[in-house]
Formats: sequence, C-alpha cells, structure tokens
Amino acid sequence: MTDFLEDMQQRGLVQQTSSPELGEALRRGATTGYIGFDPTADSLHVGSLLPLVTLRRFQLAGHRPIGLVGGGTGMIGDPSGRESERTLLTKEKLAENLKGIRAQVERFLDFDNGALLVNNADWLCELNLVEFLRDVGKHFSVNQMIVRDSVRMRLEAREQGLSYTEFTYMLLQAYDFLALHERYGCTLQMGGSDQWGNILSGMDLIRRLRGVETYGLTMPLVTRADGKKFGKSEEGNIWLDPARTSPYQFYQFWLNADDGDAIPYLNYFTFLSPDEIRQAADELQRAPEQRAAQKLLAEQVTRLVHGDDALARARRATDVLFDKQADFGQLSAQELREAFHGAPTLVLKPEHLGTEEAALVAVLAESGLYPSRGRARKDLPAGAVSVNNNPVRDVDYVLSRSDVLADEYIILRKGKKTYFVLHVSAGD
Ligand code: 383
Repeated sequence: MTDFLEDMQQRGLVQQTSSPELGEALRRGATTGYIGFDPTADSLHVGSLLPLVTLRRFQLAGHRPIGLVGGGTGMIGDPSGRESERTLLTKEKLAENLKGIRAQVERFLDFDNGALLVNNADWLCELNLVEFLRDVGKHFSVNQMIVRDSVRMRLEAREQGLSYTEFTYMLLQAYDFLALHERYGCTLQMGGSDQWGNILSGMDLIRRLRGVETYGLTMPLVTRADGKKFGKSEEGNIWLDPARTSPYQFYQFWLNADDGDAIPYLNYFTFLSPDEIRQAADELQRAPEQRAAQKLLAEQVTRLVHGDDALARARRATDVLFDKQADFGQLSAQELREAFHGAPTLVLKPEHLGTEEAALVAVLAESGLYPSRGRARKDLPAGAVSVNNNPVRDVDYVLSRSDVLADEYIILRKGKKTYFVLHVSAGD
C-alpha cells in the first residue's frame, strides 16, 4: 500500500484535513472514501478533473473509492462558491446530465477492484420531509449554518440572498455522508476546498447520530501562474466530453501551460512518480524552449481522459499544424475535424467545385472572413489568405477537387490564425 496522504501532500494536493489522525487511519488499512459530482451540465470540465484523478489515486493506493453522482442534490443546487441563486434544472435535463457525468466518472474507477458508483437520488428522493426534519434537521444549528462561507457570503450580498431550498443543500450532502457510512462503511469525504463546509456538516451529523469520528480532506483550487482562471481557454471551458472540447483542443490546452504551472500540474493531474516529475522539472529549467514538461503533461492527461488513439491524433495534428511548410494533406478527416473543432464552417457542394460559386473571393466574402469580394480581392496579392496552408495570391483562384483534404475539407486561413473550414458535402 502506498501512503495516500503522504503522496497527496508531496504533490501539493492537501488544502485542509479534518484531523491529524487521518494519516494514521489510512495507514491502518483500506479505507472507503467518496467524492460527489452534481449534474449541473452534461459533461464535467477540467475543474472536476482533480477530484476524479484523486479518486483514482485513492484506489491505486489500495483504498476503496466511491464516486457519487448527485441525482438528488442536483435537484436542489449547491450554493457553495456561488454568488447567486441557481435556476432549477428540469427533471429531463437532469437525467440527461446525469447520464453524461456518470460515464465520465466511471472511466476513472476500477470496478473490478471494489470501486463503487452511486446516485444519491436513491436515498434522498425517498425521504419524508417531517421525518427528515425530526431526525436530521434537529442536529443542525442554524446559528452555525449561517456562519459557513457558502451561506454567509450570500447573506452578506443581500440583493442576491439565498432561497430556503439552497440553504437546505448542506443537510442533504451531510445526509449522503451518513448514508454512505451506513451502507458502505465510508469514513472519508474529499472534495475541492469549496466543499469544506459541506464535508464538516456530514462529519458532525455522523458524530452526533452514531458517535463515530470520520474524516474530511480538501484539495486546493487549481491556479494559474498568470492569475487567470484555470480551465478556460479563449473559447471557454475545457470540457472532458470530446464532443464539446475535441481531444486536439484538450491536448493543446495542456501543451500551452505556463512554465510556472507545468510542474505543479504534473503533480496534480498525472500518476508520474516524484522522481519522474523532478526530471521533468530539471529539463524544463535546462531547456525551457523545448517545453518537454508541457509535452509530457499534455500526453499524460490526454491519454488519461481520451485514450491512446485520440492522443495519437492530437499529436499528429499538432506536428502538422505547427509546421509552417506542412502539407495538411497528411491529416485524416477525423484529425482535421478535431483540430478545427469549433472553427466557423460553411458547406460547399461538391458540384460547385471548379465553378464560379467556388471562386476564392466569393467564398471569402460568403464566409464572412471579408465583408465583400472587393475587399478580399485587394488583400489576396499580399498573401493574407491561405488555402490548406498555402498562400494564394491569385485573385481569380477557383477552389477545385484538388483542394479537398481527406475527401471532405478545405481549410482557409486569414492572417496568422483565423481559420475557416469549408465542409465539402452534398448535404445541407
Ligand atoms: C453532492 C453530494 C455529495 C457530495 C458532493 C456533492 C457535490 C458538491 C458539489 N461539487 C462540485 C460540483 O459538483 O457541488 N456539493 O460541481 C465540485 N465537485 C468537485 C470538487 C469541486 C466541486 O464535483 O471542488 C470541483 O469538482 O469537490 O466544486 O454527497
């Protein structure tokens, strides 16, 4: 058995622990611990990756992880860290979200070796209000609840306030810990530092009702050296769902990590040993321009989340797209799709290739890259536009069959990095 807590500490992953005895308890033997994920969207994003990786780390260290999806708590909405009241999700939307998140949590757990995946709707949705208030509510002091960060912040910002519904959230999460304690002997709850209050509430409830000491551990908020918010690119959130953030974009996100972030992220998000990470740190210091640490990071995390094949495609697309002379013709349709995922697209009918409709200036105007054909015509001779990475200066250029990559795409670029994808397809 690896020492889970020591490993977490070494990696800089421990923000708070409930008591100094946690390490001892973990060393005594296999421990059951859980982390919860609410179905607020149909995919998790990299903000939830740390807890997911931690569940896996917990299991690899010889303990039993429980991944919990919040089919019940998702109906209410956690006020922790939120500045304003959430809008309730419909039951249909919740069911859809739950499906997506469940599948993502599953990937990180090894069910053949004892891991569990549970849904708190199974017990929360059975509760009877009056009994709940008598059995559980009675143990919560409103006086204490209102000084917890999640509640206090919303009470101070009076114009936002907090509904009775969200105020109750803490009790439900506390009840979950109790339910998992009863059902599976769970004695540890982990989460991000925003979850500290909810975790303490659960420990309190178990102590009062069962006279048992349980444990809590939180992880720090992941930060960025440049002070920006972690987990966002210019285009928005970095999601774990490949349909939202393609494996290529995911790979690029990690590859672009700041020098100051690469080593902490290797510690947080990979299973590499301290020795391997130290080596990466040395290399980063010796030859920062090689970005070896970032490459290692991008490789490890993309493989973990999307698998080997997706990683191979992302690397190939990266090699080609970042080579000034590269021939885009080397890429497969899927590689192109993933690389240009989210770029604006226009459908071009195959029968229009080689005709007036496929005149480059016409397409540039229609795509919106230029406000008019005239403006495009003016810019082309300077080499401002490229087709499949080749500058086209001829104002009379007509796109033809031979420009179509992988039987499907033509990639236009204006300036250094404004891309536009022409999808050659008979459909509309
Ligand atoms: C629900 C029921 C439980 C235990 C936990 C929950 C979810 C929890 C919550 N967590 C966040 C979420 O779901 O809201 N109340 O978006 C995030 N987590 C994890 C981690 C994190 C937290 O899923 O800090 C980031 O990912 O704890 O914000 O019985």
